[in-house]
Amino acid sequence: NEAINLLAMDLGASSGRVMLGVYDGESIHVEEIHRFANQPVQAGGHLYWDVLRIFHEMKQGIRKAAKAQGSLTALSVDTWGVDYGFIDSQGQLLYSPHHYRDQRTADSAGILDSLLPPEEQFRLTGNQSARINTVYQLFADLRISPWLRETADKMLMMPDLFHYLFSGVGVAEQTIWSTSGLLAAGETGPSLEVLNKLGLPVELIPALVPAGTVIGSVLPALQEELGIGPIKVIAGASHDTASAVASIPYISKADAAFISCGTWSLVGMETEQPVITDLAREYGFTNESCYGSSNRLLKNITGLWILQETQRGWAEAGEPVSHHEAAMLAQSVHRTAYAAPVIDPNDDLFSTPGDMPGRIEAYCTRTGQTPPRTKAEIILTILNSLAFSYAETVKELEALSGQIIRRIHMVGGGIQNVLLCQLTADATGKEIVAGPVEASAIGNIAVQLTALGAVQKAEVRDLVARSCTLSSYYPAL
Ligand code: ADP
Ligand code: LRH
Repeated sequence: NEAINLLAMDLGASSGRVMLGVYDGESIHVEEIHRFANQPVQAGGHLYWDVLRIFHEMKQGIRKAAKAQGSLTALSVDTWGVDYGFIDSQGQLLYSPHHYRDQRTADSAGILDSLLPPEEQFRLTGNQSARINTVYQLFADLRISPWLRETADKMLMMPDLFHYLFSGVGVAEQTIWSTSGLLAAGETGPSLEVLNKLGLPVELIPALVPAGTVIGSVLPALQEELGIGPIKVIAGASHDTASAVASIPYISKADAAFISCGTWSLVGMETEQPVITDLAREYGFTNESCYGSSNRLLKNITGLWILQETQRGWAEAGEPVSHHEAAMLAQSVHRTAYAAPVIDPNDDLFSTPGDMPGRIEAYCTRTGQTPPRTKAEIILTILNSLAFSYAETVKELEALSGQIIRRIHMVGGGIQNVLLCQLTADATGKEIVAGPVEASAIGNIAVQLTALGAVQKAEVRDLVARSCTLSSYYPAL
């Protein structure tokens, strides 16, 4: 049997990567072909994604992959949640999509809440009300730029937008739309009640398709530009978290939780149905669609973003600290008797770009704790606080599900920080199984294989387990 070559375009909020997945009938071999920084651009007081540059980088990745591997069967894009762009009736992208951390929602969020209170949003959509959600952004956009009602033909969530740029076909893929705050809970269509109450036009939303749909092929002009043959375009589990969770090699699913550790930390478990109870809302949980039919009950925790922003500040001050160095520094102070203060990563202070060490100091002063002083202490404070918030969230998951969680699967780039994995084992008192690092990319590829009929849905997790190395961490005695 000939190997199948697939490309996963995996876009996190901090970096993008084009990964080649080669499936030989037994396992998937994943190779990084191209990696690029995904840096938002501040312009005119707003924060945007540089989507055309990202598209350019993806094309570079295709060129490199085609050169290395020859024929490519399909590609699929997965990205962070909630963001989108508009296209007009001629199919033109209207402007650079905003970043979810852009502040244009500030003025209208209160109005939205008075029309549709957070409790109602949760009841109708299963999504936790959060200012970054698509619903808040779209509501703000239509107030700031009413002309969009005439000019915008469709809104395309970020992966839908890239699939459109590749294939000319604009669809709405279920998993990414399940982050929007616009879909009816547990269903596959928009919530008309939400749209009507907020005066949002349903016509903007393209037809929804399930994760794992072949939507078309790379446009002929693009094939020519890149010197490649036909490549199928697949709407996979196009939300990066859905792809990451699709890849989790559960040893036993019912008593497991997951933590997807990247720019964000997504802590949750899979359930059969959305969990829409007062307690789930009060704890701050949200419900999103998984690949297949299950529901993802999870909390979005501001994660390694706080460390990334800290590192950005140090680099700008001419004192760069790499990810590896950051992990080593934290290790060095963890070995001492230093008692790190605890911050709440989801405090508003840490949600926007800026001086994180200064904000950590302000948080500590506000809460009567001694602020960390050295770089090593600052990093350990962040990692330790993340581990504490994971532990608290896992306890909440146990309370919501009535299930004792025995094992936590950690996936994503953050698990390369072995101290974070160990601190999580210590804080939760649970066994941690870490891997895969490139969970979103491998999940993306596995879903493409099912869309192509090469692998059965039920085989995906075994296939991933055969294809990657896992590490275990146990709580310190
Ligand atoms: P995203 O998909 O959101 O862009 P990733 O899954 O790529 O995020 O994870 C990025 C995070 O992983 C970084 O913020 C960093 O903290 C951590 N990380 C990446 N490489 C390493 C490394 N070599 N050692 C320790 N941590 C790392
Ligand atoms: C993580 C993520 C997360 C949220 C956030 C906006 O990359 O997709 O699940 O949706 O980005």
